[in-house]
Amino acid sequence: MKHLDPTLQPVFEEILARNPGEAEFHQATRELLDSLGPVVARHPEYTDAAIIRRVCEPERQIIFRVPWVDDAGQVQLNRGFRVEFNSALGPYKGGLRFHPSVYLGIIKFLGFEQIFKNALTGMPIGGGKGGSDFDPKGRSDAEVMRFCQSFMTELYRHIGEYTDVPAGDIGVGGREIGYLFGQYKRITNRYESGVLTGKGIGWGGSLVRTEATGYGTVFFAGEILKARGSSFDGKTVVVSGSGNVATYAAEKAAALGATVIACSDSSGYVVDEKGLDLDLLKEVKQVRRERLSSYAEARESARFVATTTGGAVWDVPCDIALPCATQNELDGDHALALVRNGCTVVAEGANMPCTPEAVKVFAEAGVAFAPGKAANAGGVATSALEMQQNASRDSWSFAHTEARLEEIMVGIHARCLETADTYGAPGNYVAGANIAGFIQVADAMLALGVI
Ligand code: NDP
Ligand code: 2IT
Repeated sequence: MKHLDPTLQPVFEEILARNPGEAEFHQATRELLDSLGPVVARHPEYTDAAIIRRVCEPERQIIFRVPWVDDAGQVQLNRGFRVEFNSALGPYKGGLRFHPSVYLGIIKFLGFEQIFKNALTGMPIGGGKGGSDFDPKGRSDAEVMRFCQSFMTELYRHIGEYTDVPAGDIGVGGREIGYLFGQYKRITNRYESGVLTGKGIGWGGSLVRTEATGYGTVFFAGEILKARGSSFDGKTVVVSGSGNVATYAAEKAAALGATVIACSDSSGYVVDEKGLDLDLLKEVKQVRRERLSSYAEARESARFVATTTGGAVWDVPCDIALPCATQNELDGDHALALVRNGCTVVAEGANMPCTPEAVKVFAEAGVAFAPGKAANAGGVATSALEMQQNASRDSWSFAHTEARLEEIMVGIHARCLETADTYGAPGNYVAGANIAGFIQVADAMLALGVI
């Protein structure tokens, strides 16, 4: 690991000491600090006001008990989290993750990333994240509903359209947002549409929000390709995951002329040389909520490779890789395999899916690499568009909303490149995203005083 700037090293040591055992949070803060050397050199006012130390400390962290009763009548117990990280630019904004791996360190890393991602969108939203170690897999709709109701029975007192606006993430989609919104509405006796995003189209949701993260990632990757005189047309693409982000990344890449030949879930991956059948994928994953092997069983051109074989979806040769599953799913060896097989563009649909070693491999090999806080910002940007529609009691067409999303992604891409140039790291999307997002938040924090 390279050395940090001497003014930043003590900041990182303080983060390690104050947040023991939170490896993902350490990784995310370290990655930001790695980009900030040229910024502290040019802006001593940030150091004088302890902006970096303050931005790494959440404004508020809420941890709560979530008891609920399963279908067999047994009492189950989970832990709920909401980390309200930074509200310099607007109400806290960020998703809820329901996954058994969730603990404070994961929610803090996600909330931290969200601050700078949200700044990059140019929308008036601060950063936050929440969730639970609840595992929705194998649970009935009634169990998921009772869990969501119990979760919201505590969360409702902390959120609001001007305070904190949660949305979905891993394990939280339209079904869960419905149950959460219903319980919020019941407790508060307010139809406060702007308190949650990712709502259904018939009750305050925005068209394109479902597709937005995946589509946005592909718009961003499309800008990278364009800058290199290329496009998605005729390219092969591998996505990881087969959830919300992966499915719609695959859909947009295919619409732009690419062949998406593989995707994955935690049980394994499928390779489908004919290109993924996205209707079948949606049926298997979203409607039947089954494992990915069911896709291969239903389609002759596809084969399933189980995780237990030790292989990974990154072994499949491709031109463009879009990691859309979870943090640290693509390591240095996976990156070497991608490079060996001729991959030239990697854009993160997920949050921090590539390990620092993988990012280093891409940099050394000249692979264009777009970090999640830039490339997957389309989801939260469209959440902010949903909030706009709610505030104005309006609803926009699919075409208009998608055009806004594309414009935002094109803008983020340009801002990353410009900022990277200005700070002496031309073409480096990691530096560009970190510095541009940070400076916007830092300037607002300076203006707002020591709070
Ligand atoms: P979903 O729950 O819809 O899908 C998650 C997918 O990733 C599933 O295929 C899941 O497989 C796989 N996955 C999750 N955890 C693991 C794991 N530990 N190991 C292997 N595979 C795993 O979530 P989303 O698509 O919404 O989220 C995917 C990523 O995108 C996350 O990093 C999220 O933070 C990020 N993101 C999401 C946004 C959104 O709007 N939804 C916006 C921006 C970023 P399985 O079904 O087997 O668990
Ligand atoms: O990681 C993310 O940006 C999200 N899960 C979406 C957050 C949001 O508020 O739409």
